[in-house]
Amino acid sequence: MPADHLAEAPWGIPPAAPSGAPITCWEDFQAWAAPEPDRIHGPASAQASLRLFGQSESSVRVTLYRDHHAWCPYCQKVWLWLEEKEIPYRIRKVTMFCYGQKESWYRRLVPSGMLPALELDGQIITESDSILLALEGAFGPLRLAMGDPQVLPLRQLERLLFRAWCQWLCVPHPGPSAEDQAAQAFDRMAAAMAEALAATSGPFLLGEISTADLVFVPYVERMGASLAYYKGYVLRRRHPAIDRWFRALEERPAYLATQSDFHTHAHDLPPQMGGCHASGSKPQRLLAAQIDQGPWPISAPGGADPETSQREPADAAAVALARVLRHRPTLVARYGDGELFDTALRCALTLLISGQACPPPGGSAAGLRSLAQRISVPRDMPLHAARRLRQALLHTAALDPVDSSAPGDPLPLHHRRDQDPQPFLLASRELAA
Ligand SMILES: N[C@@H](CCC(=O)N[C@@H](CS)C(=O)NCC(=O)O)C(=O)O
Repeated sequence: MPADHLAEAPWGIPPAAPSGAPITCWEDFQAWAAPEPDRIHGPASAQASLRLFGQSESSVRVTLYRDHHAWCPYCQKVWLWLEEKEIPYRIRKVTMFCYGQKESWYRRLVPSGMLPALELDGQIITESDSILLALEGAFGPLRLAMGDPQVLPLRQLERLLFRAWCQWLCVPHPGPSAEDQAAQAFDRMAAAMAEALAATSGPFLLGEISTADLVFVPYVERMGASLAYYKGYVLRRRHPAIDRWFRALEERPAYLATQSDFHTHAHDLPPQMGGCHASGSKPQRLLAAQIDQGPWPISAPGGADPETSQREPADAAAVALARVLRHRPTLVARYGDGELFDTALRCALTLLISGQACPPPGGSAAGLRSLAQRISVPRDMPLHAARRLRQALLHTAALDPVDSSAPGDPLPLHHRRDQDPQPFLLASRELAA
């Protein structure tokens, strides 16, 4: 993306750095970083560890155990329910097997290590559906209960849609006709969801938001992302009622806090699902390349941004900057070679906040690209902030005077231990000590 495009960025332009040079010291960046939001009483956030919704801490009856990565779909369902119902709760994060070592304290609590788990009035509950049933028992349903005769057939439909998705995405098809059959079978189930949506007066499955929608959210979000990346199929374009449903969800702060992006899902799904099979068609390859490399917003057949209906907030770059500053020492140690990468990162952040392109030291492109490919949404930051940061990192990498095309470390397909949260947790503990 040309630098002059970034110069038109909507955020405030800070006092200019000397042309082509990075802002010299880290303290100077702090002035442009977004302030820490109120994670306890303010809008939902993937970084929160306590949510009170204006109530006192003594009112908390619930602890949600969910993954550090903010990726587990079953955790997302429970997380959304607590946020939509505004139930005060604590959050304790646990590592999924695929990302690193499971915490021994969690193994003692839940021997299988499975997530999510919920502590309600001192009782541990596992299995996301049992958790929702227990929450409904304690706090009342979100509009209609899990066992309501209107909700039950929708829950069954969600499982059929899930199966059709797995059949298309995760099973290797011997030829174009088998691939086509799997695509059509999925499309029929998506049409059934669209029909259920079209039958109601509002944008949601039962008109207004309810448990039924939350049951669909995690996997329909993953379907949208993975089918765009691996099949070139744009779910929201193909089924306008599903697009309306996503648009209505994207008006809700609870959903925005849990929402991931196409890039994160595309690269986190293969190890979890045992592989995702790309169709290899030209539209698929074009869309996958754009999901990996930008430019953002992604343009897909049919026009509008297939990833989100939300306009970029004015502070997207400032939020991205704040998140990098919080983890700077760990990022520098993880992605580069001391001072060289420290300067390269300052170059990318100079571009991020000022729109001024700044060539990094020679030999830093690979580290910048590795980092760009590992920004995880919503674990690290929201979707628009991540787009800005990826764009700044990739653009800066392309200005490396020694090897501008050096690739980043490839993303592993069978695990994501490159995303082990431990170094970040250790650094945070040291800071807090
Ligand atoms: N049926 C369970 C499924 C939960 C599940 O599969 N959780 C996965 C994460 S998405 C898990 O904890 N796997 C162990 C791990 O990855 O550490 C539920 O609804 O809660």
